Amino acid sequence: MKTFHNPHQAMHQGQQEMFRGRLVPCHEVPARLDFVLNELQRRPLGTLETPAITAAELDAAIARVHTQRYTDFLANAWDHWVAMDPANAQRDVLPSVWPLGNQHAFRADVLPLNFAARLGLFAFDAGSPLMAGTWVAARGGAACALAAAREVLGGARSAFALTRPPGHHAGPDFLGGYCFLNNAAIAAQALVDGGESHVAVLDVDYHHGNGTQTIFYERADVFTVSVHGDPMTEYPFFLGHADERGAGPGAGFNLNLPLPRGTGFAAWRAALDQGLQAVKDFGAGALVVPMGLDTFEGDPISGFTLKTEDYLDLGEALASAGLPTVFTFEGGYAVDAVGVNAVNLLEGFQRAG
Ligand code: OKP
Ligand code: ZN
Repeated sequence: MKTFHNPHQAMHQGQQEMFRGRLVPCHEVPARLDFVLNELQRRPLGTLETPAITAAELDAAIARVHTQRYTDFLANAWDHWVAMDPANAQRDVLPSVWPLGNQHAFRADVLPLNFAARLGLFAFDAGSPLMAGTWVAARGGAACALAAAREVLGGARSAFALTRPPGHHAGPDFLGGYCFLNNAAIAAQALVDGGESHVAVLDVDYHHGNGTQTIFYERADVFTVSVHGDPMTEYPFFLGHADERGAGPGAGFNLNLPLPRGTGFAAWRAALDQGLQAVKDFGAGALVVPMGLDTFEGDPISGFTLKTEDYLDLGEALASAGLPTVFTFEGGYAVDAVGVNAVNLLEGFQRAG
């Protein structure tokens, strides 16, 4: 399979995230991607390319899943931040005030002029720093997702969008969980736009793919499935429960498979099989896999106990769906293991072909 990697990824490099009442060094670091690239060099799966996508094509693909108000905000956030105080140029952007949801009577329809307020409108946590290069890096990642979708539309069995920052927590008009543009959703939408009437997203990251779920929640053409840590105790907490099944025309087209912290591979695999069966019953013609490696036993911020060799098996299981598949790189914070685990998964998939 071809890998499309993001040459701008390191332009997004957060210093600190808010964690348990203090600022700690970011877990989501550029080296994560370098470890995957290194392992791909050691065990090639196919050619390594940068995406060839025009700015106009990219804008159009992003606009299919994100609102104009949100992308305008992202495109201008850094300049706005620095314009408030030149000293801000030395600091990352982090939010500190939120309107919560509409049920709390705060308004989301009025765009505040105050930057901190505006940021709070579009961000759901204080763990996702934004800096000068974030927009360029995130766009470069969206281009990888679009290129991977096109590769599959062109007849390839699979393609890998190797990029960071990750994407699956980003919604139509919000960032959070280290995510700014939802790469998996952009790929899924591109597959629909390319003629696939039934696209499934099967999210295997430790964390619930809340952004992807929200983007497609009322749609019947994209079936979203996520296997993840139970939101009763695990991030992102406020979405990802089993009773969220979709709404309106999308009723029945979302499936959440939450598992308790501490879950090991056997139980995790059983949940995956349930997800795969649902993808099959849906009649998917193509699959998008937001590929998080933070289910690994050594992950510093997650709670499942998958082992390095389990990822080969996991890739094989995903191949059993028999679908053209786009992989997007999501979590995985045991940095020195993330390359081997990612390539194991992809190699397992490729081998099973
Ligand atoms: C991103 B992905 C927030 C700290 C919570 C966020 C985890 C984001 C995971 N103050 N940590 O799904 O791997
Ligand atoms: Zn994750």
